[in-house]
Amino acid sequence: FEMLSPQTPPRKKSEPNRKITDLSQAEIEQRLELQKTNIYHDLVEGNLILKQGIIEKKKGIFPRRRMLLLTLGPHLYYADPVTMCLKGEIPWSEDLKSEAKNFKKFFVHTPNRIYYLEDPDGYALEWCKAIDEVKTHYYPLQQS
Ligand code: 4IP
Repeated sequence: FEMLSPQTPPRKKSEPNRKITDLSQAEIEQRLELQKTNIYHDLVEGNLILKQGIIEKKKGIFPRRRMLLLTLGPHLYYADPVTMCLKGEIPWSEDLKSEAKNFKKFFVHTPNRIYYLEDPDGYALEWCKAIDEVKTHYYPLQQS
């Protein structure tokens, strides 16, 4: 089938080599349209959400349950899923680095702060991979 096809067929999401940022302008627009039904759409300033999920953000005594939203821009917003308020964002720069500690715990290093995050569902590696792909997309000349 591949040989008969004159063009490379659009890569499917399930293809392991497809990066989270591998999106045509048309795909971005199509997904933005679909995103309007996402309850977090109004919090992400019109940016396309690439990945979202509930995480625990550890700071001070009590960990905070937050919806983490990785978007084009790039941005890493976090919102309170109960009040639906945007609580903040992890600042992006070429120096941002993800680090998985295990399947649940991962860190996001920024120049001024290390964010201690935990994915209760155990997708920490997926988070780090997605963050790394976004980093490479926006800062291609940096070493990861
Ligand atoms: C808060 O803890 C929450 O963890 C905040 O998280 C956090 O802000 C505050 O850190 C921290 O003091 P307490 O409510 O127990 O005091 P969130 O904003 O998600 O609610 P950020 O957003 O920065 O993690 P400070 O130092 O940023 O205020």
